[in-house]
Amino acid sequence: MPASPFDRWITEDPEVLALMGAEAERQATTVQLIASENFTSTAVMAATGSVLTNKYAEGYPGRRYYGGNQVVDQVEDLARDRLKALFGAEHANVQPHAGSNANLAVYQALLDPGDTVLAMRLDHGGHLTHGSPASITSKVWNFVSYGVTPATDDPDNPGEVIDFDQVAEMARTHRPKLIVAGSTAYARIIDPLPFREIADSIGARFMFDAAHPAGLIAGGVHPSPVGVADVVTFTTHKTLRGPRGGAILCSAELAKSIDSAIFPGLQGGPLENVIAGKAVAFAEAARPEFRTYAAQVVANAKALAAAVAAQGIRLVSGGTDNHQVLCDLQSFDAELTGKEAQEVLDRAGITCNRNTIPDDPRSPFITSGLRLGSAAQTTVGMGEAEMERIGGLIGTTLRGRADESVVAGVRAEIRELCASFPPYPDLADA
Ligand code: DSN
Repeated sequence: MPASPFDRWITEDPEVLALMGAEAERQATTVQLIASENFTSTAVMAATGSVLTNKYAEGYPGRRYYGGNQVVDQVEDLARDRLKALFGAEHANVQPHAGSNANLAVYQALLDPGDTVLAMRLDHGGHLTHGSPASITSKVWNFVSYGVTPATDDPDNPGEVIDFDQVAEMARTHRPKLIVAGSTAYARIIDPLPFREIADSIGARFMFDAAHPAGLIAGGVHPSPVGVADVVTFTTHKTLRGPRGGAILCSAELAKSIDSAIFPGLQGGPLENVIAGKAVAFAEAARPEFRTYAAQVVANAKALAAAVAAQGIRLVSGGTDNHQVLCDLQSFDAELTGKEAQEVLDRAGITCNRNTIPDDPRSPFITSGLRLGSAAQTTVGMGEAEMERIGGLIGTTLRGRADESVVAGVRAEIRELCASFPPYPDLADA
């Protein structure tokens, strides 16, 4: 299968072409359950792989430091206008190369070095840029963290949800200048309103990192933090289904400081080719069919969650409201680590990532959890029936992990399933 709309132009580099072909084959013959991935449209890929990659455009539309920006100014304005309209925001910055850059820019815009920030613990679902000791963020600013409530045995109130009492207490005790909501491994809706109330009670700013639910918010199935938080950051390539990159939304009041923090504060020339891909994706996300897609992503995650739970795997927080399913493998097999599970599932054609679970006794490199996501396979047209089947195959693979014939049997079944859901049927016909 061709790997991109432009395959025919790179035949003079057979090594790269072969690798792109191999990756296209991998994506088409295995299931993609990494919660931070998706399949973009070919229109997004075409914009990303276009002549716009040639243009240097330091600055912002109408205020560039190089000549020849008449066209890319329009590209970037189009992306900003579409993004503002999609989320009802006053200001948009579409230049962040990634979600981490977007977060760093907000900290730079709103904080002085050494200021205190309250954010979610990495091992309870937060992101590296929310103050992990391994991240530059914790070296420049003083992060304190909140987590989730303890797990319970009550199916109606399973726990492992954001502990707002703790958020409020930490805010009172540490008086952070900024409170951060958002996560990378949390399967429940994050309501921005309680965070806003707590931030207001101590006069703090509030940033919502919507990297994971951005597409669910755009699709109307999760509450929007736009207009509630002072700043909203996100990546464009997860549930939002755009090219790899980041974006920031904020009020008009913060526009100048956010823009200056991205350029010249943190980045040089923007990737106008990627910004064009973002513009395409923002228009796609504004269509009515994207609302249907977002609702199906959640329905599929619920079906996948029920299917893995039926295999005896405990779900962190008891289920899901979004595109993620966070599995606690300790309940399934005390010996099975997240690392081993990820590796055997990879061999079976089920691509996912190991993940820490709240208070994980194992290291972040080994872990006791697995994170699954439904966004990519929903894009290719899979529904609840396929999720149920995949959940069963996850159980079969993990139980039979010592027997390569079991793994090979699942691999064959996954290959056959994927054949009915090609991610790029247009390219296959090209
Ligand atoms: N955003 C992370 C993820 O959720 O996979 C990676 O930084």
